[in-house]
Amino acid sequence: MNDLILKSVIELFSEKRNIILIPHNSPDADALGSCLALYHFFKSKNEVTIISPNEYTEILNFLPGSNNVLVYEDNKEKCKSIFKKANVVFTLDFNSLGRARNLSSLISSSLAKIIMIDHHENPDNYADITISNSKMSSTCEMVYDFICSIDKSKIDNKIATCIYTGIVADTGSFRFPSTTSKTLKVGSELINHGVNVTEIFEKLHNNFQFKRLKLLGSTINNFKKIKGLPVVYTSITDRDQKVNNFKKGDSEGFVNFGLSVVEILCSVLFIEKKDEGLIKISFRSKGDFKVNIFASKYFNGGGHEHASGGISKLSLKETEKKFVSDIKQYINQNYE
Ligand SMILES: [Mn+2]
Repeated sequence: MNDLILKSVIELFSEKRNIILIPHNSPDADALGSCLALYHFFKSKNEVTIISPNEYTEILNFLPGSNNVLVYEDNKEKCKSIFKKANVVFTLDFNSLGRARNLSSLISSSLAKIIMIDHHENPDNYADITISNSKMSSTCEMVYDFICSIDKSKIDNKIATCIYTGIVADTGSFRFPSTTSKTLKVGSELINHGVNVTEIFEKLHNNFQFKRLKLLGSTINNFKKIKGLPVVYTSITDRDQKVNNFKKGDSEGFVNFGLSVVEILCSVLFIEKKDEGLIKISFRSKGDFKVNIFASKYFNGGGHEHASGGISKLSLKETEKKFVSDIKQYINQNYE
């Protein structure tokens, strides 16, 4: 945050405000952790509400304060009236209003000051205050900096736990290239606030139902390798989900198993969503192989260089076929 932005932020919060905190659709640990950290930070002197566009994985219910999250889909009228009174709206861990789905029109028509804190590339220009840095490991790391520049003394165990969880989730436990010495320093300071490192790991990664293990098994079994290319892909059908009692967040991390294979640089997961009439796609890569441009060019998506998403309205079979031919073309054009 530069001095000018800091000055306007401090001025903005010099009196009591009605604040709304919004994570992206289907919030992950970084998005929800950012909201909850700011919730605990602001709530002593302000009226603060977290509004999630939709339901999130129950895995994240361990985050302190998560019982205060309002889900817009289930509380539309209440959320609308809260929006009417809002002075400040934070959009956290996304940078294009479409990622807030049903909430996007409420945000864009709101008279409140909009503050974006985010680490994705190419931010849209909808916020009054844009705090955007795609070099940062996570929005939670940025929220830590944000809080420190206003009042570091307010960081307590709850805030530290929320921020640490988001950082750990977005960096794959301090492994991904976005992890810097500063990220680790922030982690270290959070541990000094009593964050329970082992417990957070257990809650995030070893807290699933038995059926999720079976789903992982079938997803791994479905992996296919494209001959001659450093690319693997797999899919989860609608049936796989029904048989294994699929819940939001169950497939989190599955796509990364493809990158555990020697010389594989790109791994892709297709999830059939029959009720939405589309296929959701996760792209992961490493090294020089960038997936965000591919995702936006061929599958209406985007994201980070090494972690992107996309969608397809074709059937699962046709989507896979299209993917194989598109990725061949993309690699020919960009990497040979
Ligand atoms: Mn993030």
